[in-house]
Amino acid sequence: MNIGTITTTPFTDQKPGTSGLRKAVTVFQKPHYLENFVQSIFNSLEGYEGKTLVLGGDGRYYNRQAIQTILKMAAANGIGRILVGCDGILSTPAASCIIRKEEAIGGIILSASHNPGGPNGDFGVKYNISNGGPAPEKVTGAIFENSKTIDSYQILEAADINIDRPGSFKLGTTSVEVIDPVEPYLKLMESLFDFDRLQQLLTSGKFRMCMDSLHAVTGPYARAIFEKRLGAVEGTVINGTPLEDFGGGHPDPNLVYAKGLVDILFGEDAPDFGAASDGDGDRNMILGRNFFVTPSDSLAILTANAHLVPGYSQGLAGVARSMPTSAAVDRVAEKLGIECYETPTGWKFFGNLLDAGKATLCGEESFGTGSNHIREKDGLWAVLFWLNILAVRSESVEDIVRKHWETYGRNFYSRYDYEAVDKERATELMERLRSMVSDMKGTQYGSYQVDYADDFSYTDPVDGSISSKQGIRIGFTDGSRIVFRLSGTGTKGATLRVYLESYQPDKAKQDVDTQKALASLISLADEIAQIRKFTEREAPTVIT
Ligand code: VG1
Ligand code: CO
Repeated sequence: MNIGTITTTPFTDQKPGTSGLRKAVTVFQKPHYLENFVQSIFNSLEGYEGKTLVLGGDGRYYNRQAIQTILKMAAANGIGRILVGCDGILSTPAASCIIRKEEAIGGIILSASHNPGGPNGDFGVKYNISNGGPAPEKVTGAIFENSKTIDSYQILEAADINIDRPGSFKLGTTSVEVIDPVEPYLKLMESLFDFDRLQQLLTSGKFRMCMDSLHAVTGPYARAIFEKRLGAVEGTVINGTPLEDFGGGHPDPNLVYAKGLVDILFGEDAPDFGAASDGDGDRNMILGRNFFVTPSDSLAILTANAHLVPGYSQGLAGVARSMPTSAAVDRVAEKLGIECYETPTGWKFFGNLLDAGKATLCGEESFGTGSNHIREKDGLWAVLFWLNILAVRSESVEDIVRKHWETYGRNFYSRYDYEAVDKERATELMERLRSMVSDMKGTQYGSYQVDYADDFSYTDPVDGSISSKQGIRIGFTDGSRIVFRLSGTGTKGATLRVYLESYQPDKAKQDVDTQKALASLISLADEIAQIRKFTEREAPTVIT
């Protein structure tokens, strides 16, 4: 066995963001760039020699090359066993599931999630720890520190492994198992949901669904689960073959980027239920016939109906949502008498709550929902959860949501993204808001009076770690709220996210278009933050 020690020099930009290190493919293709980061991961770990590592990605451009490099580096660094998804495929939730099941030390997931792929698109590397969840800040911080001083990395001189079909190989003394990426995940789903009932629903001839995998990683999973296992007609899954460039689209399940699915669900003779997932399979969008379910409402509805689903019928320990997510779930938690935690953006903050048994369901406004079954958000899990509720309640998606609003009130919600704006100007906008919030309480803006304003800081209730500067929140006395933060996943300039929410308990006033309901809050956001001035944009890039 020939282990090469390759001399290198540090890159200064390898700080992981909200979800791993994300850069343009061309950046990852620079000599030693990927290797430096991967070696920095190993350098920041302890006691991994001889242990199991899980490896796979969302199938985007550069996935296969990166997998071969990482296999050889993991072997050279003394990993005992590597489980790699066939064709290099592993959805983020499946990777989390396998890390847990196989008691691996962790996993490396190659994905830039919803960012576009292809030679001119983005690539990414995420490290997940032994609980199956994204590395917490103390680990990503250590990886970054290592990346700043790295001077060499280890790599085995060996031929590439054939990852096209399942099989077992040796790389030096390390075993490499190329595994079916779907089967362990399907088994876990079967343990949570009433598959007999789902099968009845999908084969009854009275219920039609459409699942749009957006040419990303969930294609093979969705086909295996909905069409093969549950008997839905062939063609239920659309865009089901993972492509290196996602067919040229953004693999982002929202009303803008999953337009094909939206057209089907809002078209003539629409199916009863539609869903889409993102690049790496951890997000979901839920649609009914002519109806869109906001992710924040989806989390609240899953929480309110969890007792109908076998895996959750014993009750929920608690729920958690990211700070910018609407307070819809808070109202359900209150009624159920369970705790509702508010965390910063990003799934890594849910890990401790799930491990400590404080939360069972978690969710984010950005189309991510999940539970304690793994330590990642999980797109197809959310789709199955909804299907299970639909099977039990025999009502339409729209009826279920409207009844929910009747009981709990409606949280109108929208997010405005200003993508690829000038980084310095965006930072100035945030700094200006930061300096304003401390004495904003009580200020009157038209009919809105500020109830509280701060820069969100989170103290983890389990390990006491503090994460500050997590977004500016301005809450008003009528329950509405505006949140400003900069994205930690974008790769060009800065992305400003503005989150808008208002609450309407009165049923008679709930049937209003979201943008209309939020119109005055939207202009107030611009008045307070001077968005147009700082971003030099008249309108957001994407509204969800
Ligand atoms: C975005 C979302 C956040 C999500 C993150 C990773 O982060 O807002 O809620 O957890 O993406 O999701 P940011 O920092 O750009 O707002 V994924 O599906 O990219 O792993
Ligand atoms: Co994702």
